[in-house]
Amino acid sequence: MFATTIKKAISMKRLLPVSCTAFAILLSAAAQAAAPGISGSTINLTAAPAYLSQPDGLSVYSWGYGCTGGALPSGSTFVPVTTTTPFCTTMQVPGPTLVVTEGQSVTVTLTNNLPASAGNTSILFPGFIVSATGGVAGLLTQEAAPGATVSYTFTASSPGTRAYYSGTQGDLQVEMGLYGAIIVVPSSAPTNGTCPTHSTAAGLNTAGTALVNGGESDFRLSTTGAAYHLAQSCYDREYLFQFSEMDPNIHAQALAQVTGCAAPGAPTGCHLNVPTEPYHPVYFMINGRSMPDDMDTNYAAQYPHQPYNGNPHMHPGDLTLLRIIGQGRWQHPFHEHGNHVRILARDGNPILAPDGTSLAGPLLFTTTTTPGLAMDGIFYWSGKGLNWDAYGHHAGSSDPLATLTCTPDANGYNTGNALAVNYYEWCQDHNKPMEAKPFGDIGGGGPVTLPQPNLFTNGAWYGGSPYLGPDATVRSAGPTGSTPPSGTIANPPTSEAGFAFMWHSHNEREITTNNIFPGGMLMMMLVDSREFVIDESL
Ligand SMILES: [Cu+2]
Repeated sequence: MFATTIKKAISMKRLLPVSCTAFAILLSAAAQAAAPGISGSTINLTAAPAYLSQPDGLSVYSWGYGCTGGALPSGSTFVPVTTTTPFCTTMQVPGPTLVVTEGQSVTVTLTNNLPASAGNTSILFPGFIVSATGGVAGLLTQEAAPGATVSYTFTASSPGTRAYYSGTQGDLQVEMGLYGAIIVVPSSAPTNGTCPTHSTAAGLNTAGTALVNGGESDFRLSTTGAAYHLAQSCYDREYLFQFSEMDPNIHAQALAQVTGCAAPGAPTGCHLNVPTEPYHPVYFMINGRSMPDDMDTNYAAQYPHQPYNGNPHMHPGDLTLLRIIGQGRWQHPFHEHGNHVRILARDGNPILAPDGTSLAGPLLFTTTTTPGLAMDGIFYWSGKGLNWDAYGHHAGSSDPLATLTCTPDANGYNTGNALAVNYYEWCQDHNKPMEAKPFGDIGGGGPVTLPQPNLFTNGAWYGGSPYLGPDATVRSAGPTGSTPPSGTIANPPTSEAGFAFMWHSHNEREITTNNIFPGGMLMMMLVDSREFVIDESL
C-alpha cells in the first residue's frame, strides 16, 4: 500500500517532465478556483504518506489526510458544482475541506495508514465539542495506532471557517502536512435582512446584448448566500486559502528514518525521532502548492496529492468571501492588492459591536495569518480612486455602448443594473480621459501618454490595456496603433482582458521557492470584466 503510493507518485513525475512554469502558462488562463471540498455527515479519512510536488522539481515526502480507499465516502458529495473531475486520493495536502451545515452531526473516522514507525495519529477539531470513540488515549485526544481507527463526533454548532489538524506530536505531524479546513455553512438566512438574489443571468456584452455563452453558475457553498447569520456577511463568491511552510530537511529526515525502520534487521518497535528545530522552511505554500503551481486548476492531474488551487477571479463589485487559515508554524503577512479586507469573523466567531449586529472587525491591509487561526473577510474591487475611466467607453466613440451611463448610488457607484457592463463603476471617474491623445475610446485627451502596447511585457492575462473588457486591448491603441503581437498573451486581445493583481506574502523571502524568485506564497487575482463569464468549476 505504502510502496504503491510512492511508485505512483514517482511515475507521475516521470510522465510530466515539463517544467511547472510551462504548465502554468498553458493552463493558468483557465484556472479560476472556488472553495472545493467534500460534503457529508459521515466521513472516513486516512492519514497516509505520499510525495508533494514543488515547482523546483523536488518531490517532498509528506503525510496528509485523504479519503479511505482513495474514493469519496459513500453519502458524501464533492462541492460546489463542478464540471472538472474531482478526486479524493488516500492522501492530500491540505486534507479534504469538510463542508457541513450548521446543526449537523458530523462523524469523522480516521484510519492511521502512516508507516508504523510514525506511531499514533489523530485529528483535533478546535471550536467544536468533540466526543472520541475507539483508539487509544493520547495527550490531547484519542489517537489511532498504526493500522487502527478512531472516530470523532461533534455537532457543527455554528457557521464559519475553522482549521483541523493532527493532535499528535504536532510539531512533526502538522509540518508533514496533517491539516485541513472545515467550513460550516449557516442553516438559515441572516436575522437582520436577506441577501440580494444572486444573479446567474447572462451579463451584457459590449454590444449591449446578452452573452451568447450564457450566465454564470452559483459556486457559493452557503445556500443562504451569507457566511453567518448577518446580512453583512452576504457574498457573491468565495475562496479558501490555507497557508503553510515546509522545511525539506525535516521531511528528508522523516523519510530516512521511516525507511530505516522498515529495513530488514531494524529493531522491533523502531520509531521516528525527528528533530523539528532548528526550523528553516524554504517552501511557502498556499493550499499545498507554491506559485506558479497554485494557479493551475483545482484537481489538476499533475498534482494528485495537492488538489486545491489559488487563483481568485471576480467582477468589479463582487463581494468576495476570503476564508483564510494559518496552518504552519509561522505568521504570513498576506497582502490582497486592490483593496483591503474587512474581517467578519475569527475562528467562526463574528466580530461585532455591542449592538450585536454591526460589524466591528478590522479593515486589514495584510491578512496576517496566525498558526491555527482562521478568519473570514470580505474583499471587493471597484476601481475607485484610479482617476481614469477603467471602462473606457464614452459617448460619441465608435464603441457599441456609446450610450453607456454611470448613475451614482448613495456610495458613488453605478449599481442600478446588475447586468450592466459597468456595474459598480465608480461614477466620479466616468468618462475621465486617461490618454494624452485620443488613442483609446475616450476623446479629449488626458495626462498620460501610454507606451506602445508592443513594449508592454504581457503576462498570461494582462492585455497591455488600462481598460477593462474583452476588446480592451483593441480600444487602447498606442502611437502606432498596434496591439500586442498575437501569441504574446495567453488570451487573444479581443477576448478576456482583466486587471491582474498580485496577492502575496509581504515577507519577501516567502515569495520564493527554495530561495528562487518568484515562487512561494504568491498568486494572481483577476478582475474580469462583466462580459467575461467566470467559471469557478476549473
Ligand atoms: Cu503587496
